[in-house]
Amino acid sequence: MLTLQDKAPDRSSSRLKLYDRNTSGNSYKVRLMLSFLELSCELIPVQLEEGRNKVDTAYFELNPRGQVPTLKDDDVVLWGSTAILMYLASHYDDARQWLPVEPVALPQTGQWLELAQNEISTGLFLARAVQRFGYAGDLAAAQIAGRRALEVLEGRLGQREWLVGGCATVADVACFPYVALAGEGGFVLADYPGVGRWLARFKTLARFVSMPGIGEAAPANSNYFHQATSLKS
Ligand SMILES: N[C@@H](CCC(=O)N[C@@H](CS)C(=O)NCC(=O)O)C(=O)O
Repeated sequence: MLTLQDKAPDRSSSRLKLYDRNTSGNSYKVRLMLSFLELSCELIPVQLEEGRNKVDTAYFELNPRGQVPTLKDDDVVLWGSTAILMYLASHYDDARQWLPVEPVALPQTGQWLELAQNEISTGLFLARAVQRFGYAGDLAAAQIAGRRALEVLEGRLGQREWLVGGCATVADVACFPYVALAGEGGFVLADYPGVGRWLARFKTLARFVSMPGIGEAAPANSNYFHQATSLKS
């Protein structure tokens, strides 16, 4: 059986394929990581229709949830932003910056990945998705969960520059997009000054790329991505 260690990283060819959408914050997490690691990738856009992806049975074989993002790296297929971030950081980051390996820093990173998939997702993500893309959901409950996420982040970022240790990690990458997009969900970031400083700091990272709604340069400023035709439904 193939393990991550058995598979030698290969940056020479553009064999990475990412099924994504430019308005999807979960896909954007992966585009950020690809850019930080200077990995070339083919982007395959997946269209949205009435709040759901327009995908066929072939796509469900890649991703049984039918969501974006999905990453294909030769014979490795992964769905879900957390799994993809972990794969890219453990497989392609020779400096071991992005996914700490120390016995305490690693689970601390896991704590923030957990926040990203819980209050950030059920709060910041959902409030934006309901208001901007017509997703079904309880907006009032999403706004409560989203404020809770911002309070937890402020508790850390009011004191420290990064979520784990002294530099950016996958924890920051996983939390950044929906916090940066929180205004589209009706949240007021001025109430969270530490979070605001962290957002500004994150945008100064080398090879930072943006997405619609986040300001700074658009993804087109990156040399690492080339767009494929849309996935047929
Ligand atoms: N937990 C997943 C969530 C993925 C997700 O919610 N994807 C959204 C776009 S950001 C999607 O594909 N929505 C359309 C659908 O579910 O059909 C992750 O972190 O990747």
